[in-house]
Amino acid sequence: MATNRTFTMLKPDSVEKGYIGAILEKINAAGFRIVAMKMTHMTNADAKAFYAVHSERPFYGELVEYMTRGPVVAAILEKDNAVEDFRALIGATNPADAAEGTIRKLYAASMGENAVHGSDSDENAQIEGFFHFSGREQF
Ligand code: 3AN
Repeated sequence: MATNRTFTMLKPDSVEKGYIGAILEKINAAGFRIVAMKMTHMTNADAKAFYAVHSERPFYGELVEYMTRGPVVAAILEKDNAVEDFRALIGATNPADAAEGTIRKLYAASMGENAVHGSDSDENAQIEGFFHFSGREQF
């Protein structure tokens, strides 16, 4: 298995509820190395661009509003099989369907406010990482 990278955001609901430390602890315990990390408040234009792939979906407006209502913690993570293993660690998009012990099962409130983002492919991980971090900020 190749060592590769994924991109995550601890979303505004996680920050508001004080879950940053607990979620980072699970990420560390699962063996991910933090390559880059910062707290940032996305503008409307940022969130629209980040989620452009969902622009035709009925929840797009709601998603942009949610992702811009407060700061997020953005991070790039590295591990063998990072994208797939991180998706397993966070659990299903809808926390009601997420497996026991996953981050969304533990910390997400609903499908719309689901605590964390995880890239869905190596290609998107790279695009999303560079959306938030320059090359000089990735260690
Ligand atoms: P995931 O985050 O599991 O990759 P995506 O990429 O399908 O899921 O959706 C991106 C984000 O859009 C989700 N994290 C969630 O916040 C929101 N979302 C997805 N599906 C819905 C839905 N049916 N209703 C409301 N929000 C949704």
